[in-house]
Amino acid sequence: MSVIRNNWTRNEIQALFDLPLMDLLFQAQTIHRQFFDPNRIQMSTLLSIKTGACPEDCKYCPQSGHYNTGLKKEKLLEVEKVVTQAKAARDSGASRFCMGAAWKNPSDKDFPVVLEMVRQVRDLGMETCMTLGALTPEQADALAQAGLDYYNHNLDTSPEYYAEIISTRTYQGRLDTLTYVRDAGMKVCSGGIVGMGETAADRVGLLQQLANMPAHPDSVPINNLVKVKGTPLADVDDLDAFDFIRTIAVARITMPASYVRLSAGRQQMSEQTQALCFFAGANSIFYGEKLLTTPLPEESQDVAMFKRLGLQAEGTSTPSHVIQPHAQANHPLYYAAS
Ligand code: SAM
Ligand code: DTB
Ligand code: SF4
Repeated sequence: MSVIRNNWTRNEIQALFDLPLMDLLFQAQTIHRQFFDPNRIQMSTLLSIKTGACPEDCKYCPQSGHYNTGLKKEKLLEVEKVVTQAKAARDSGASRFCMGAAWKNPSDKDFPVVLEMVRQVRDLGMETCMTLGALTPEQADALAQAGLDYYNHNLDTSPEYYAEIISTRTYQGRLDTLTYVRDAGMKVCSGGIVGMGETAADRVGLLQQLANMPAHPDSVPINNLVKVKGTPLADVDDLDAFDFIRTIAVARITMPASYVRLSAGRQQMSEQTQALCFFAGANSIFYGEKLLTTPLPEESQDVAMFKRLGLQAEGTSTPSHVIQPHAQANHPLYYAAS
């Protein structure tokens, strides 16, 4: 039987979570090495292209118009500004540029602007990713035609816990958008958030949904909740770091060929926890000044951590085992391991 499966039962996934940590990490790292270079990390930079005043009520989100988080709202950025930021991200070592908008879905008025952003960022030689909320099949096709590589749309949590977190959109709606993205031929980026007060069974449920999709998402962001004052989840208890690491490991085992992203929450995490996440199979991060609205670790801190761990950034189009011939090869993230 192939190790790529989409018929995981909850009991099987729970049994992975229940393994002694060393056994779980060993299994995850063994599978990781069958599919990836364990010392390469894919680097994405995020930009919020439209910030705040979102009509949705996601309880974790600083951008929801339902809560007062003191965030400065901004309308859709001009294409030129986005391209300038993308160039800066490329020059500081990111291979993918992810653009996020605080929308329920893109409007007819904004959509052509977004398509132009995709074309111009792609022309810089970067991979492109967008997260704009729900899409119609026609919008997914148009984004694919414009050259969008990835579309991010997270399931966020288990189907059972979802209603506790969001009331203005449905789980099925999220799955439908992912179907349109997949059918349009784009790569799917979909994951979730942990540390939202969910149970261990909800983390199992989330990973089961992701791992049993018709095709595994190409990229699976695992976000640790960033608690933002003013949101309903601002005071929720911290998730034990080992439970976070276990979630990464189980994502790696159940979706062996997918990039697993150690996503939001790195700034609040020790480097030792991050290192264990990489050992558990995380091989993608957000790198730069901030996520969408909250800070990331300093770039220089990430560069230093990569050096200490012997990790290297993965480039735009080079197979992971080849040393970067890209212009970014001079960047400190691309130092040649000796
Ligand atoms: N509005 C679009 C949507 O929700 O699909 C795109 C932007 S939204 C901010 C993208 C993702 O960011 C959410 O699905 C959620 O998983 C993640 N996110 C938002 N706020 C977060 C927080 N405080 N901590 C961790 N992840 C968060
Ligand atoms: C994802 O899964 N996490 C990113 C990206 N996809 C769009 C966003 C994290 C946002 C964290 C809160 C903020 O900075 O606003
Ligand atoms: Fe809006 Fe996305 Fe934030 Fe939900 S997660 S409030 S849809 S920006």
